[in-house]
Amino acid sequence: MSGGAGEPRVQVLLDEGRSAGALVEQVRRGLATHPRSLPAAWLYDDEGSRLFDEITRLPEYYPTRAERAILVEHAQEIAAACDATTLVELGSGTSEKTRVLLDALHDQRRAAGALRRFVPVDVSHETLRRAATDLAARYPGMEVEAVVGDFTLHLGDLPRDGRRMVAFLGSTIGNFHPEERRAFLGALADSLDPGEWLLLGTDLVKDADRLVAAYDDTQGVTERFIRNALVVLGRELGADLDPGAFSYVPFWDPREERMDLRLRAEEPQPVRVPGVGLEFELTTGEEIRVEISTKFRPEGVREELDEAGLTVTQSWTDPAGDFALTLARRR
Ligand code: AVJ
Repeated sequence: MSGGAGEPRVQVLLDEGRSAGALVEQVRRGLATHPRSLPAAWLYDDEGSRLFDEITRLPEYYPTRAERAILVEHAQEIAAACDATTLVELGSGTSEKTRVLLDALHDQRRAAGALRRFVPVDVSHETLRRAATDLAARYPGMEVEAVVGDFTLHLGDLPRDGRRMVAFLGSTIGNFHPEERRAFLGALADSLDPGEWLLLGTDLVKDADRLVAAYDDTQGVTERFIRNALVVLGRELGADLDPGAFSYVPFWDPREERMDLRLRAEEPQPVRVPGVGLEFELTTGEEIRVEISTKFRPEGVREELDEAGLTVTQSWTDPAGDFALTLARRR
């Protein structure tokens, strides 16, 4: 398939299913160390992506709306501030908010030559394929080259042509632990040529009550999203966990400034995960950390980007100051 004229190109860097080596190794290591954990990418099978999409529409979950508000208000300014001809989006999902940015880049470039290429990157094949098909039809002059891949594994394999802006939105960067985040930002900066761009979305530190509400919604959608990790573990690696034996434990960790989303065994659980050759016993009260969602401070974002070799050129927040978008340039 060509990448232009209304048809997306889809490049698959991940095996079908999740049984690909590196991800399985992450699961094995996470479950074998204390506190036990699962990699966040594990949450985004097709059902997980659907549930996350539902989360973004919950009244309590403000980040998506806050980030969209910033994009709506400032997309033209962002487009004018950078000279990108290729937009790469990491963890693109449905690329719903990205349309605002694509529209602006499209308008902005009309005189100088259109935005040539959009490269959405996501682990969820179905969601990505659907979004790519939609976008290719909506922007017929733009090539859509979707990459089914894991942005922690495949940064080096992304297309290099054009002057790129990498968009990493939604505060997905908050899923990383500090050391992983440093390594990721370093690798991302290394994958860019001097003068290329990063547009980073970060959720900001705020009142703990609002944060907890955003991750413990009254409809229980977030709980279903987190519990889906057990379903994926059963399907992909043959684990025999009893979902009913776990309770959902979301809490704000004020020291690390992050939400910590866990499943706690409410009764002793022998666990066998044949796909990774692991057997262990979960004791009552033992927890599996399924996801962390770090919240940021603007100075911290600037420092971390700077340390990675990325100079912040501008940043924006929504009127309530809930969320930040930061534009940085590779030195
Ligand atoms: C997509 C990782 C940014 O951390 O807020 C939402 C995922 N988890 N509710 C977040 C999530 C539970 C979300 N990120």
